[in-house]
Amino acid sequence: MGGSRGKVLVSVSDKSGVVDLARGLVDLGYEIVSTGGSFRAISEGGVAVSQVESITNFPEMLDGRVKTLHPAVHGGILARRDLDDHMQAMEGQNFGLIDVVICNLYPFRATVTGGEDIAFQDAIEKIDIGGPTLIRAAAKNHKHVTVVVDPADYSSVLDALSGDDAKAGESLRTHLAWKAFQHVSSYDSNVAEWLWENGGSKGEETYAPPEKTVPLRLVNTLRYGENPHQKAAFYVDDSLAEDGAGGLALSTQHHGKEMSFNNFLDGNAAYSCVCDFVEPTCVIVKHTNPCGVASAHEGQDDPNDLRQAYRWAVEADPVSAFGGIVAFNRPVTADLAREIREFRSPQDGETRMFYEIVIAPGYTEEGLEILKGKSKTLRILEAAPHDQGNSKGLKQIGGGFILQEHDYLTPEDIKFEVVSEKQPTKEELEDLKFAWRCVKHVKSNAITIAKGKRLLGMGSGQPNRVKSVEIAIEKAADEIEGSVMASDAFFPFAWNDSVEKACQAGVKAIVHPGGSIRDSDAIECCNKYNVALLTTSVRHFKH
Ligand code: 93A
Repeated sequence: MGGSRGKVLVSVSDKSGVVDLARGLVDLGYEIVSTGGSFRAISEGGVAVSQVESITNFPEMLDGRVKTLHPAVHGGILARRDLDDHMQAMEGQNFGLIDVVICNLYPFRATVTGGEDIAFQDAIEKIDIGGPTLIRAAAKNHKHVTVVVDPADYSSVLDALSGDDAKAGESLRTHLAWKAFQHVSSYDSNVAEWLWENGGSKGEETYAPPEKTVPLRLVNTLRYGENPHQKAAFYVDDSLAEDGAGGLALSTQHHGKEMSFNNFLDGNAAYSCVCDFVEPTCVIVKHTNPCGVASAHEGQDDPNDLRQAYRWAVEADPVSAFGGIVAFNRPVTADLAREIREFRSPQDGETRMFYEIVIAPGYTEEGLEILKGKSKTLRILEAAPHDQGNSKGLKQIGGGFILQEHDYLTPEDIKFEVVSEKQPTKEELEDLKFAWRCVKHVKSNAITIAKGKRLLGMGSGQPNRVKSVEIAIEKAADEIEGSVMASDAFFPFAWNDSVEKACQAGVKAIVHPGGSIRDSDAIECCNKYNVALLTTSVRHFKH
């Protein structure tokens, strides 16, 4: 005994196995320092341990909010043993080194999802600050320090430390550091999610219906509703027009047959989807789901050329695109209009594609004339992009209405976190964001598969996620190798289910919100197939 082998800091909320671990470490010759509750557990187990105050010379304060947040602790962990000036600085302060950190965090998620009502402040107190700081410091300095966050690793770490080297082997230390950052990152996601649900989303606004009467103006009756036996009409909310909102209801129709009820629904789906994209993009919608999406991008001969994006969007699913709605987020030029007019179905190379509607924020004079020549019936709409951030969605249910904000989040607002061993390439990350933009507009359960900024396949509206994955894989077929996949909600299962099927089909990177109790299965599965897995902590259900 006597600590000749090094110093271990133990600060654990989950105390399982900690006494045996401490005993094993002391037997190997390590000296243990520990925070309040952990100190009590270890000393009551009959193992020699000292309080962390013995190195900080400072008492725990603020009800335990500050226990290990002290330079003596963090210097001891973070000092680079291979740099003389670091070692001298440590000596100058009379600080000792800490070689092993055993720490797991306050049970935040278990507390807020425990089924009991928990007061806001009590939940706040469960946000661990010092623990993640210890873990991150030790994981950063894993070249010199061993960090352990999972009681399941105690015995293998003890084994590794019992060798000649007082440190666990380098590859184990690196693996443990990876696991440590995982632990902290999923912890922080849980806190963020809870805070979002408890007032962090957008202040205290309540969604009361507007007090003034909404000035709905009857524009015209429609021939019929979703089906010919249903009467229907089209109204515009003039107050939105006054606010400068764009959107389909306020569009100008330049040409073609009168809009039908279903045209409005599908047109709205297409235009709201394409307006979510930053790069020049084409979206083709059928029955409110985007079945073809592609963006012009750097690397093309002309990174603004929408013609190629349009062709790719059709090619994603030519059968569905036939009779669909085509939307662009840039004005339609003469070249693009010609392409739309002439493009032949990739199925037989002969039949000209037929569409119900083309929607864009503008047309050049020539572009409009060319497009009018495509067919007498083609509806050509010009609409200002709508400000989805401010708009609200109203749905009618039997006996009333439900009102919600629109799902305004885009990848610019979201953090894509890598949780697998494999990092996505730059291209894969771009494609993941592209697939993510698409998946938000697909009916749940929604799956999109994409590559090179184009949609290759999507599965929509299936009551189970794995079926949507299978459909998307089938559509992506020959081109799936090297593609990426996005899922609008977390994967409830991974093995022999959504994640594994995608990995086996050739998908190389996957993004989902995360938050399933089986998230670790999805991670392990992706690690097995060397596929990158990312989480967003944001869900995009569309019912
Ligand atoms: O309140 S804290 O954020 N402040 C700290 O300085 C601190 N240091 C460690 N929580 C802190 N910890 C956490 O205490 C650890 O992450 C661990 O979960 C817990 C162990 O406390 P005890 O040993 O007193 O049971």
